[in-house]
Amino acid sequence: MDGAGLPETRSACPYCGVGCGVLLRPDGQGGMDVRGDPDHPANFGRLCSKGSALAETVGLSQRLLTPRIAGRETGWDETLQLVADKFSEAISQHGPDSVAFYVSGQLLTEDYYVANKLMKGFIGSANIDTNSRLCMASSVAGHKRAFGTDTVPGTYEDLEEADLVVLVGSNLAWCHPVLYQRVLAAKTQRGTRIVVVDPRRTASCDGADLHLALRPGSDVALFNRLLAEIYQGGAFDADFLRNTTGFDAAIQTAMGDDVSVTGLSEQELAAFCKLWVGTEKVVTIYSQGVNQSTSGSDKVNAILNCHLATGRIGKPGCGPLSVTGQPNAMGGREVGGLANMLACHLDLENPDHRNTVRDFWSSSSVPEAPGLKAVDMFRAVGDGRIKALWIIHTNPAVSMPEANAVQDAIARCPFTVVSDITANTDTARLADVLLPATAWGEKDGTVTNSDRTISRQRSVLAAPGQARADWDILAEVGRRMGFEDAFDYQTPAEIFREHAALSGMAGQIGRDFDISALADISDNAYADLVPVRWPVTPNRIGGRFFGDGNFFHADKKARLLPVSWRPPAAKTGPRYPYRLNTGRLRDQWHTMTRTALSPRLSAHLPEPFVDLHPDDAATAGIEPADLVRLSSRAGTGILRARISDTVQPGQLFASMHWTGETAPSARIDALVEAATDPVSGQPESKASVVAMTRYEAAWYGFAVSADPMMLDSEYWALARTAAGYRAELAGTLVPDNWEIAARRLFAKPNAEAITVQDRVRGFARIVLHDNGTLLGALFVSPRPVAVARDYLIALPGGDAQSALSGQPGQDVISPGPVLCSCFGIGVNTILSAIETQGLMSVDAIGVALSAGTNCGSCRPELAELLLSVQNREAAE
Ligand SMILES: Nc1nc2c(c(=O)[nH]1)N[C@H]1C(S)=C(S)[C@@H](COP(=O)(O)OP(=O)(O)OC[C@H]3O[C@@H](n4cnc5c(=O)[nH]c(N)nc54)[C@H](O)[C@@H]3O)O[C@H]1N2
Ligand SMILES: Nc1nc2c(c(=O)[nH]1)N[C@H]1C(S)=C(S)[C@@H](COP(=O)(O)OP(=O)(O)OC[C@H]3O[C@@H](n4cnc5c(=O)[nH]c(N)nc54)[C@H](O)[C@@H]3O)O[C@H]1N2
Ligand code: SF4
Ligand SMILES: [Mo]
Repeated sequence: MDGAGLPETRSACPYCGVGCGVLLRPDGQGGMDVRGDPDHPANFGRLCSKGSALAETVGLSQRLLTPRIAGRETGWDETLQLVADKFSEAISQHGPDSVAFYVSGQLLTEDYYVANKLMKGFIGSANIDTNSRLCMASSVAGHKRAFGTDTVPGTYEDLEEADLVVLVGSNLAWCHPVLYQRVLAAKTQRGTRIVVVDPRRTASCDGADLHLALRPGSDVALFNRLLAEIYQGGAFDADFLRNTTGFDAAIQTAMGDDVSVTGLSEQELAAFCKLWVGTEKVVTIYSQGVNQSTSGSDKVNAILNCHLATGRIGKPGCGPLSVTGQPNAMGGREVGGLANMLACHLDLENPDHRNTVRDFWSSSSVPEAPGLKAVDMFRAVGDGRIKALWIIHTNPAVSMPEANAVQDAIARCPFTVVSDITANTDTARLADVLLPATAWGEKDGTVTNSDRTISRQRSVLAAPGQARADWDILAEVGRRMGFEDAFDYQTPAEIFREHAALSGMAGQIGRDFDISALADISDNAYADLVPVRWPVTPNRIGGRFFGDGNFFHADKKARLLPVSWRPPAAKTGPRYPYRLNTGRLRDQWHTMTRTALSPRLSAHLPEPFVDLHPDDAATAGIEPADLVRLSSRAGTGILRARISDTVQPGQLFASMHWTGETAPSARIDALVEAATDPVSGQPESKASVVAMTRYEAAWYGFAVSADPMMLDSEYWALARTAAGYRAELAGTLVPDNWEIAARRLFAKPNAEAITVQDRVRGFARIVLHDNGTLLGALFVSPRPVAVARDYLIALPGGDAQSALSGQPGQDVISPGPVLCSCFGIGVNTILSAIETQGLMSVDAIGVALSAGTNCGSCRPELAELLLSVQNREAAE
């Protein structure tokens, strides 16, 4: 990969909170090569499948390049004046709380700081909240309750030094793949044991010594059992407990809690407690299975209680580790992006903190009361209290619970501005004003990853069209609203320095986030900034917090909290008998606006599905590959059934990724109710209740095409392929003529057609071509379509005749669905190599085929495939 061309530039991956370093080599034509940065302390050169495919997502085909007002392309001057006028008008007529910003943990720190300063310092409202409310709010609340501030105590190095790593509600193998690889490497080297606590058997379980498939929402009861055993076994650290308060109450509550609600056996519980209590160096990693819950904050504190009671915190190889989702979830917390926070981990409700920030900003006032949290914010939009709304770098029409109501609310809002890199999102479609932002690869600033390491994102591509950086757009609106001096920024470096200076004042009043040693950083030094873990003060750089027993409550002591188990808000019953869990897939990022541009990433799981247990499939009369209809009090959906014992009976799992752009009936947040944690305001995205029936399709279709398709059937799901597009379709009304339907689908009214139709039995095959070159092929069947999809997707642009049979000729072996997306290697290819070459290990597969040797994200699935062959052979 080293070689000719322009020099490489260091930057950071824009996806997950691992915060991997990347080396970018632009090709001078708008493209680039991407590889892992061997010197970055998060990844030491590794990348996962998403990071490896970054170069495939920087094209301009879907980009928004010009500001738009009501769909009309405009210039910046007119557009930003309109934005400033509309916000000013709403404020003067209805007060500052009639406007709101909804922003994102994917903004760079500099963007985020400006947004927060504009709203809290100058507009004079705290109505700025962020998608981190859906993500990290419970961790923030838990940290603040226990430590007095939102501090992540440990570092990634702890993963190499731990003897036990417990993953609670975290599918690390798919969501933080490079960290999972670090844990697996440690397992090989020092025999680290891994426990997974998740109702679902995930890819992360493949490397685990123990999987506790607890009942949804019962984590507090599990950790209370652990705390009780820590106490009864005398495993608490009496010395360390002097730095804490609340131990007795926490123990008492823990002993009174009912562990049977976890559904785990006495043996499983004993095994877990024995491992945890008996291993000094334990890191407990937790993520959305903990946070996204109506008892999310209590779950966090139940975990923190165990670490505090044993003093296993802030020491090498020990501690709780809240892995952050978005690349700058931590930066957003640092700048105070949440409606109840101020910049630099200062608290909105603390008058000293407010005054410090107000004086520093020379602003007239800083609001005293917290602003609206995400769910309440969109409710306020819906009932007309918010007159002007600005959504930046997030897609709430897809990702918020009760997404249909959110969509309606945004549509009804008198004035909505959306800043995005594309106009093709469900949210952007509802905007009055669209602002084109520069994208990753084009913009400059900093991000903070899960272990407090600040890294630079650097631009290597020119801003296309009229696109401008988010901080720059925000600052200009601030100036046009009359705050010229406060938003007189020319570069992100200036903003960074200001934030660093404020953090010094926060440090002086006893806050953890202090990067004041960077307050005078020169433009050149900022340009060259190497990854650095905060704090960064004249006396201290990086390191762990709390090993010394000093916490951030006024008395310097940590709090153990008495917390007891509560069930999820929604109850299953005859009407809604299933519990719907939602989450992520290996190769897609959220609402897919970037990852779905990559054919490689789209190949892993190209269609939305719902996992259901075989027993439930039998009860509901659902067969493999059927479509199912899900319905909840909030909405309905149609998804492909994947019958699987990875989920427990009564539970379903669906991913959060699909949207109006890719599969409208699978926009899963349409079904998720907006119940929230009373402390953090975080919604319970993982425990909705739904009904499930077979979707009685009259026809099913599968289509491949070279060009975009015009999809309008009741069910459809679209994905990119190397040769164009693929789509799954279904409906309840059969068109009169499939050829006409196919011409409409492919938008090719005049193309030559080869048509095979059996109207009586309901089969059809239509191949449209141009002189023998395949333009599009549609396969229709009254049952789920059985054709060789992985064979067909390669054909558009090639020989049309080869498509007609839907299957490869006898001499061609179909590669099967892609498993290793880095090298595009299919399941059949791997199976055949395992069988013919007698491969015995994942490494042997790598040697034979390269599969699994780049990012390693598919290694758990390779291991499972190997096991399935070995089990089959053993049974034969
Ligand atoms: N590939 C990929 N990686 C990503 C992202 C992405 O979109 N795609 N997004 C990033 C972001 S923003 C985030 S926040 C992280 C999220 O990373 P994770 O939190 O690891 O991902 P999820 O799949 O949302 O949920 C994790 C697990 O919680 C489990 N769970 C559900 N209910 C419970 C429960 O009651 N208790 C317990 N213990 N577990 C439960 C689910 O079964 C699921 O396996 O991923 C980041 N990384
Ligand atoms: N059911 C369910 N719902 C969930 C979750 C779940 O587990 N289950 N998880 C929740 C969590 S943890 C999260 S973090 C959220 C994520 O949900 P969202 O934040 O809504 O999802 P993204 O697709 O990341 O949205 C980012 C948007 O920013 C745009 N964009 C990209 N780059 C830039 C840029 O540089 N500037 C600007 N202005 N825009 C840009 C993208 O095109 C995209 O439209 O979803 C939440 N919703
Ligand atoms: S683990 Fe993957 S998605 Fe996350 S930062 Fe690293 S390369 Fe990017
Ligand atoms: Mo997230």
